[in-house]
Amino acid sequence: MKRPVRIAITGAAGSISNSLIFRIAAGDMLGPDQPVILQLIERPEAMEALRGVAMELEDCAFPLVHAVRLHDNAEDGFSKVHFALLVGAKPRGKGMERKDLLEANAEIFSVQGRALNDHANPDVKVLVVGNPANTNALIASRNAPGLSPSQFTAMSRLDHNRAKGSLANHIGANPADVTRVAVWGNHSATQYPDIRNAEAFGEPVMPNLDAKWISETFIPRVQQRGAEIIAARGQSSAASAANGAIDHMRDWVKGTPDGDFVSMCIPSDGSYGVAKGIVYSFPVRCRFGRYQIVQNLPIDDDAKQRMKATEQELLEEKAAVEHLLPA
Ligand code: NAX
Repeated sequence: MKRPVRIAITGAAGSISNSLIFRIAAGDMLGPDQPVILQLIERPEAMEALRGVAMELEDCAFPLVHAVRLHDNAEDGFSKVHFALLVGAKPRGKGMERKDLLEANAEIFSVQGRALNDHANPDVKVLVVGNPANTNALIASRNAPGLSPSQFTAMSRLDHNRAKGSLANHIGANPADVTRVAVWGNHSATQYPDIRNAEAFGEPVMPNLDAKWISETFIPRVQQRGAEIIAARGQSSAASAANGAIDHMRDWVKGTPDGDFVSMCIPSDGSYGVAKGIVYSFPVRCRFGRYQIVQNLPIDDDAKQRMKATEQELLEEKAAVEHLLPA
């Protein structure tokens, strides 16, 4: 058996974590031979609910779970962690403007960035799920000067999987037979789900698709899928979000399949003309615990416009919190 790794999860008593923690404990993220120590973090007010989660974990008697620790602060919670999944965030309250939401979360993710910097394992891999995820990841990273910005990522994998699922459903394929889907930009309604390079059974899908279906049905559907789910179930996506987080981390650690790529929000290095200094979703391949942006995908005028629009939104988000960031 391998040595256990430490995994921190914030917002651990929330809806997404209620799926996420149990799937990690079952070995879905790091494999059936990797024991884990779970360091679950919540707000002090939610510690009683978190104790309930811990009881349920005990009642599952998962063989991979070496220990479960409960924390009401980021400093202790991130101690020596190899993986940090930042799920907890402040939700948008009544009458709250987007700027207020960004600022409230800037405070939370500044604290968490500093705590990761000071207490986590130096190789920690961080995934931000809590919204606004891209900008929260940027804030955490800017507050962790001792860690590389490349260690901070945000989740667009749910959007990626939504795009793949929707396309597979439309063409009557299994999602496993669909490859080379990409999501560009922000995890928000401006994201660009891109299937121009997608293949099914190794053949390009574009010749068999109607351009009108792509622009009027497929793209808006993926962009608005979160809202569609809230309208249907009265709550936001939880199991599928947890699944996206598991997929994101598993592929980052274990690698992406040959001939395919996935989408991750990562610090822009200027590829495809995207401004540096924002956390933007790119198509990536992962090998040996590292990710690399897939280069030289063809970008037509329509794609360029869509990629710019979502970049612009991220630049605006960054500008709104810039005064709160360390230089
Ligand atoms: P819940 O409201 O069910 O749970 C959030 C939990 O976080 C609560 O238990 C709360 O006490 C805790 N929390 C808040 N601030 C904290 C802090 N500073 N430290 C530790 N814990 C803290 O929300 P849930 O449905 O689980 O969603 C969590 C976040 O994921 C939200 O911000 C949501 O918008 C975001 N999402 C992101 C997605 C993505 O693809 N990136 C998709 C799903 C989801 O909408």
